[in-house]
Amino acid sequence: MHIDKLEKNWAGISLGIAGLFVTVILGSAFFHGIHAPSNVETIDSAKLHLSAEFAEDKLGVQHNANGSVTVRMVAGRYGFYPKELTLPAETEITFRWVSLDVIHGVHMPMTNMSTMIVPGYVAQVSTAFHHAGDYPVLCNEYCGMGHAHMWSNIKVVSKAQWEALNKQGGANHG
Ligand SMILES: [Cu+2]
Repeated sequence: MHIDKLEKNWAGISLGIAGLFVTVILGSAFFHGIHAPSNVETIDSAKLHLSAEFAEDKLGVQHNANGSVTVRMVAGRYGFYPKELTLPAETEITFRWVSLDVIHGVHMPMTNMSTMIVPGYVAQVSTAFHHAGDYPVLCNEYCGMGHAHMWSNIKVVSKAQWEALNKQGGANHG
């Protein structure tokens, strides 16, 4: 089969552009730390309230023995629960997210937190906040009429402040 030289050149250019895009996507994924939509851990979304891990009183902050913190949150139309949380800065924090209805996403600007929350799966992302302040938590997967209102807030305080709060009975237990 004869292929014109000009056509070969154009085919080469378009493949080159596609290759460039793939390189940029992979490069930035490695640079920012890859987050697959889920760590392939399954859960029954219809029975979250009965589950050992995501029952209502188990949500929020868990202090681990090694000084790190695990946060369990539920996304549902149209909010993230618990609605308000206080977390320490400069601490390794592992978020575990589940959805109770449809696909949601979570994005926290200025952090590496960005993942899909697919019903039936646990999405896990580790992060650390380097500055104290208020961090918005936004849904970035269209999930219905109230999607634009689906956001909440995480308050980050310095480590010393956080320890003081927890001595008083806890920032997240009242
Ligand atoms: Cu949503």
